[in-house]
Order: sequence, then structure tokens, then C-alpha cells
Amino acid sequence: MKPLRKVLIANRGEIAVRIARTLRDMGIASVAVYSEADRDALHVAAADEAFPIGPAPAVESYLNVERLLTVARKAGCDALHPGYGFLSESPELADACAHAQLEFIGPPAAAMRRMGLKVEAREAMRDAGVPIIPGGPAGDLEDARRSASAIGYPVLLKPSAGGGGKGMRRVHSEAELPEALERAKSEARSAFGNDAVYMEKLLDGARHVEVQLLGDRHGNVVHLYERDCSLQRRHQKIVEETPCLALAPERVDEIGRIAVRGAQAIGYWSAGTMEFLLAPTGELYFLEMNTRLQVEHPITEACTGVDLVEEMVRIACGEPLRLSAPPPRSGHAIECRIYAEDPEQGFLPSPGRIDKLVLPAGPGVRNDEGARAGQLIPADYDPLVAKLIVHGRDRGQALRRALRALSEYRITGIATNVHFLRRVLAHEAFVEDRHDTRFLDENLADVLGSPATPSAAQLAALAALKHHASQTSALRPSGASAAATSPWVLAHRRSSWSR
Ligand code: MV4
Repeated sequence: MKPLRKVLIANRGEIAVRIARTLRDMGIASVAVYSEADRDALHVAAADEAFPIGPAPAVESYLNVERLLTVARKAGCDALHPGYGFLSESPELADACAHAQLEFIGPPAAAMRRMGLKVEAREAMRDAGVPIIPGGPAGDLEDARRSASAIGYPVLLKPSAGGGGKGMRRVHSEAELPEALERAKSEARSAFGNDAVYMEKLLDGARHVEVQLLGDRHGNVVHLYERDCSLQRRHQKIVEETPCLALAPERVDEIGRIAVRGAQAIGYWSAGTMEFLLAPTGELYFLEMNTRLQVEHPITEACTGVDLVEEMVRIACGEPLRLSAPPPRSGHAIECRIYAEDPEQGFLPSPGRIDKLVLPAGPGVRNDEGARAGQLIPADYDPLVAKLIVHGRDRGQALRRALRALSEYRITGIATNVHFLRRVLAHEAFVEDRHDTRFLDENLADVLGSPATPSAAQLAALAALKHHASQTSALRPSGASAAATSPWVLAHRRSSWSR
């Protein structure tokens, strides 16, 4: 167990800044890398040293394993943290680090390989007793027909090498199958360089619930509860929260135990996330496993007090987990992703130089920002500028703090989605916790036209959310909608009764 002295951060933006902060907390030196587009970036200033790695296009810089390893050698690093995105789920990078005598601050390459192939991942999880969505092969039309008649329409064709929702295709009847299969294969080929697809039963109206895992190199795995990431737009997460109020506490224990069992079955270590679909019927099914630190990890940190990056570093050093069971958690946390994009123009990315940048502060507010005033937001990368993480004693307080914090941002020079986020959080479907994964895509016009400041009635409802929300999750049957017991609805009823 040798302590680390210097870590290469193989990433950029807010996650590189966030990793640098924990390394400094731990007394470990940090080394940033930057492309030509990122010379004045905040992550360069946040690290102790910084080295250029090439031109703006990611393939010539942040995705270039050789250049990263050259910098690591030159700077005398003894470990590498990949962050998320870029090379974070590349088993080749993990192998290359091993060859270069660099600790990879992430999971074993074999687990990354296995979870990257979706059919293999399904089989491994099924064998471990993790519930998977009914499905089957769809290698050719014959296979696909047979699978579909076994599981029943509607079905979903999914790319075997993909993930994250890209290239999925719904099929409602056998008549649609031949064309859908051809299209799914050609999309898979162009998106992932591999035309293999498989089939699953289509589950509609589901919520996206994921479980945070931590494992060490000695076979111990614990979970740190769930996150609800149902609020998405075109497979891009926008708002995440924990706990998931649609899951009663005993279901949280159940899904946590299932996720731990799945991770142990593949010899997992480091931080990882198991994604599940929570069907309207209350059934939970494995979707995929993300073998990296996730964008939304800070909400788990807010409720558990665990620094996940610190734990990843200790695990990479070979230390045993400090937790033998999930730690106690408290309150409710919400994350909002601040993007450089213009919701009024179809969410067109809005790169450019940030002129003014004022971040929110005050009770329960954490900023994980990736930029500062005067900095260029390059067009070459993901337009995530910052993350707002709020924590409150319950969902009502967290939601009120999120709305207050969003109103404190002053960002000029680029367009952002801050105002859109206020509309989303103030929308009654979100306040009442009635949204599913299709909510934004199906109600975008409504959300774009709705007020960004809650009405007097909604404010009263938000005040009434108080302790109520965390209690209803225990009382409500699993999977049942919150609407009937929603404090927002109750507040309305109360006010009309009292008149
Ligand atoms: C599904 C599904 C419905 N039925 N699979 C999208 C991302 C990828 N991880 C899997 N995804 C889905 N798989 C079956 N059989 C619906 C989705 C889905 C989704 C899942 C999680 C979060 C947001 C989503 C948005 C649209 C569709």
C-alpha cells in the first residue's frame, strides 16, 4: 500500500477541477493537461502543474493515450484519474497505465470490457441474480422475429456495443421489424463501428434509478444508495436527485443489495454505477453499468458525506474500504447541469468567451464549476459549464434552495440554460415528482412557456413539502405515483377546504 504523491488528471472542465480539489485536500500533487483550446481554462489553474497535450480536437488531445502517458512520465506522476467521458471507460487506457507503472484510479480493465458489451453485461448480471429486461438476440431477421414473438411487441432494438441511448429503435409490430432492424444495424455501425444489435421488451413510462457503488481490491463492495435521473432531454441528463421518492426505503435496500451482488460477480473495484429502469408497475430491471465516476456523483456526496474521489484514490492504492455497510444518509440533494446552450434556439450550443460569471452561494449550495470569468467555452467539447448541487433537510427545502440558487447566477457572454432550469424545477410535474424519462421530450413546449418563478400556490406547496416528501416515500406503495399524496396537491386541497 504505497501512498500516491502525484496524480495526472486526464480530463478537463468541471470534473478536472473537482478532482484537483480533492487531491489538494489529500496532500497529493496534481497535474493537469490542456489542449490548445483550453490554455486559459480553470482546470489548468486548479492543478499544481499543467502540460499541453495537443490541438483542440479531442482525438488529438484528451483522447490520445500516448500523449497522456508521455506527460505522466515527464511530470513524474504515479497515478492517473480519467474523470468521466473521454477515456474514462476505455480498458485500453487502464491496460496502458498498467504497462507504464501508473496506477489507474478506476476499475479493473476486465470489468470495463465486460460491461462495455451490453449483451455480455446482461448475461453476467442475469447469472448473478440481477433482474434483466426480457430480451433476446436480433442478429438477423430470423432471430429478431423469434425473439420478438417470445417477448411480445412493442420491443426495442439496442446496439450491443453502445450505451447511453444512442441508436435505440422502437418496433411496434412484426411488419415494422425488417426495416427497423436494417436501420438499427446501420446506425450501430456508424455510431459504434459495430453493427451488432439485440432486442429488449420496451418499457414505457419508466423512471431511471441508479445505484452508486464503491468496491475495493479485496472483494468488498458497498452501495451508497440511489439517484433518480429521470429528468432528461434526448438522453442528456439535466436534473438529478437523491433519494428517489418513488422508491420506498425497503426497495432501496433491495436494489442496493442487488447492485452490490452484480458488482461482486464481476470482480469490480473503484466507483461505479448500476443503472436500473423502475417500471410504472414497480418492477426494477438492470439497464447497464457505468464503470466510471458519474457527472451526478456530488448529490450522493451531499447526502452521505463521502468524498467519492478520495475513496477512489484510496482504493487505487490498495486500501480496504472504510465502509462495511452503506453510511447513514441525510436530507435530499438536487443537481442542475448548467450548459452553454440556448433553449430558445433548440438548445443550440453557445460557445464563446464568458464575460461575467457570478455563482450562487449560501446555505446548502455547492458549485462544481469548470470555468471562470474571461474564459473561453470551446466549441470542441461538451458544453457543461458548471453544476449546481443543493442539499436540504427534505425535498421541499432542497427544491426551494435550488430555485433560489438558480436565481443568483449572473452569466454573460454566452447563452445558458439557467432560466430553462428554473422553469423545469418550478413545473408542477417536477414539484409533484410525476415526471418520467420522456417527460421533457414530450412536454418541451409546455415547459418552455411556463413561468420560471413559482406561483404563490406553488411557493406554498414548496413550503408544505417540508418533511412530508421523505415520509410519503415510505408510505406510498412502491412505483405508485406521488401525485395522490403530493404535498402540492395537499396544499391546494387544504387551502380550498379552509375557505
Ligand atoms: C430502455 C427503455 C425502455 N425499455 N430499455 C436509454 C439509455 C440506455 N441506458 C437505456 N435507455 C433506455 N432503455 C427498454 N427495454 C428506455 C430507455 C430510456 C431511458 C433510460 C434511462 C434514462 C433515460 C431514458 C430516456 C429514454 C429512454
